[in-house]
Amino acid sequence: MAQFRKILIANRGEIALRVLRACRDLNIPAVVAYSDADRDSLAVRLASEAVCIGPAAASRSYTSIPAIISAALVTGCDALHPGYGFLAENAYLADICQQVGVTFIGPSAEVITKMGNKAEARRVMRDAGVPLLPGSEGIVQNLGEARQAAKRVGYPVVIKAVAGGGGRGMRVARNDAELTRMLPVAQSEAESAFANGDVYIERYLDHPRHVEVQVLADNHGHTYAIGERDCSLQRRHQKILEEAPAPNLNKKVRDSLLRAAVKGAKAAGYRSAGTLEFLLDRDGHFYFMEMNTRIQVEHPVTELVTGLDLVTAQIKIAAGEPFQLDERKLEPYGHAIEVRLTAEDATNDFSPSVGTIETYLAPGGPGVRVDSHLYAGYKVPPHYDSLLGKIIVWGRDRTEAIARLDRALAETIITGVTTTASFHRLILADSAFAKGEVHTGFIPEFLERQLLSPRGDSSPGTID
Ligand code: MV4
Repeated sequence: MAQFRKILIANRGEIALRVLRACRDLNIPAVVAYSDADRDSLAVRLASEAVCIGPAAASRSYTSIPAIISAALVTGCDALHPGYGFLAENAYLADICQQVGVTFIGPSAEVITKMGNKAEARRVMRDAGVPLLPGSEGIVQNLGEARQAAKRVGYPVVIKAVAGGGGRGMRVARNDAELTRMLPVAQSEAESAFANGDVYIERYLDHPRHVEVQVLADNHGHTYAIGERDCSLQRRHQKILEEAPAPNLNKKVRDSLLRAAVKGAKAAGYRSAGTLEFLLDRDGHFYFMEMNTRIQVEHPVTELVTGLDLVTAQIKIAAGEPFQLDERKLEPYGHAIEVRLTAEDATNDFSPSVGTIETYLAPGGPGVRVDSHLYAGYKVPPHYDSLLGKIIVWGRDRTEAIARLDRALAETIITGVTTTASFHRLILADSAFAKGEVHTGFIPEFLERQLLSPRGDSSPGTID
């Protein structure tokens, strides 16, 4: 059995803890890399070894390739887990890891680069026969090409940055005049945000669902679609709640979606845990959007309905072990829902709240999992994202999962910072949510209805 000697955990917060737990389960020693601001973090406390990688500013610690690589080398690690965010989808890090003999726990630098270019990813998926929205053939260089592409695919269209992703820097144009106005705006925004002004055009779908497929692929020719997640509940491209399986998804559509994901992952030459994002329209048509070449925040909902441990699987695959399973056993069992608890004030346009956690009481009981780095006395650092942890529940069906999530949220006590826990309970009490009538316009419309944060618009048209 292939095994790593020691793994560097190049991340923080709940995901550092999640990876540390996976290392424990695999009996692999781990080193937690931490910034000055995370010296007192739970991952550092629980780890048998930790290494400071620099000051609080992420640019000088968690996103500094020299800091991360030297930490791996001085601590004698032969593998590195990047978590999500920070350098998780940085092809340079994957490349340098390989050059210095440290296994990057993720796909190859080549695959990260290929999927990181959204126009290139479209090409790969088109050639593989994965459904796509009609769009430009690669990037559009100028207004002439943009208008020609828009004419062919039909308005409304969306202009997207090839180096974008996650919805950043999208612009919608409903006619030639808007396209003429938006194209230079989109290009210059892309240039300043990503140092790459290339954009492409796609037919714009109004209020689609966001359904993504978890894949696992090893180095021995096995590629599986593990299951889908509905992540339609988002605000300004931040996910609020995720669930598996996707509610109200017809079996035929689901089977075809999972087959498309396997085809796409194989065509990309993908190896590791990854996710293909699709948009789903009201008629059950789905279209590839982008591929995330990392473990995702919401991976636990898939774990709870499949019984798999995606992080240990990802680590074993990186070590070269074959990963094989009986595809007939991939039918989801029951229903799982995750909410992301953040230190934000939902009644004040989700303004961030920083401070010290005075009291922390985690929920428990049947079907409840908490992935969180909180403890009483923990100081939430102002330097990073506001995620305090995730509550993930399992139920025999969606109704039971919703009830258990409400119970868990009601039990949760966090004082010292404002959290989104009561906001999540309002969503669970919503009748459209109860029916599984979810789509990407749900949260903005919900906020309007609740008279919470009338500016909580997550529709594309602005840059984040
Ligand atoms: C779209 C779209 C409509 N039509 N593309 C935003 C995130 C990125 N992964 C893709 N995004 C979208 N792409 C076309 N052609 C609408 C969105 C979108 C969205 C997608 C998923 C979840 C929430 C969203 C919120 C607004 C817009």
